Amino acid sequence: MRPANEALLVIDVQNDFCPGGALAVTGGDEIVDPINALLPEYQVRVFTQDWHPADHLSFASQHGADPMTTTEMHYGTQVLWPDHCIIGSDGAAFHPGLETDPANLIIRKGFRREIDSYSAFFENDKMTPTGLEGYLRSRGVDTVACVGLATDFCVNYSAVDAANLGFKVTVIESLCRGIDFDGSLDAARAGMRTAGVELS
Ligand code: VGL
Ligand code: ZN
Repeated sequence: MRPANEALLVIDVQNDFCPGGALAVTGGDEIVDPINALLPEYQVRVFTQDWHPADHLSFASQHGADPMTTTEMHYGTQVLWPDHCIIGSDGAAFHPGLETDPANLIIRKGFRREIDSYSAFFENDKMTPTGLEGYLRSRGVDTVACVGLATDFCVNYSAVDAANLGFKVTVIESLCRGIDFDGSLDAARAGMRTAGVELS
């Protein structure tokens, strides 16, 4: 059992990021059983869900553009994705094999049409908080381990934000899978290391 100051963050293990989903990550479903096995080790367990309105501005369909191109939003460059994780849809549901009963808190993010939110801590404007920092601090957490999907986007942004907020952060890479689009996985690994995130 890990001590009470350590939290496990289970990022976006949702149908749309698993094989057959709208934004499938190769091998995304392979991490489900090992995450289930890890959950009882932690006393603080937080899950996140990507949770977008159907007209979310991170969707290429809203711009008449092709998925995996980019556009400029008011907060900077944004990758345009296939429609995914639409609020209430099967694609937005957790993978059916994931044990969700152990979750103490489920954070939903990306629910504002105008701002995407990769990180579990701040939306992509880097300013709008999700509330997770306060939750963790008020439970006495100073150390987080991150697992889930996708390594190079939501896990990466969550881990870097956590490190910048002063948490001690480990990303358990064997319990993550990446999208790896245009060098994004290597860039994410380098960025995480620079931020002081331990990759284990
Ligand atoms: C994610 C792209 C768009 C993720 C979410 O969970 O990594 N990636 N929305
Ligand atoms: Zn998304």
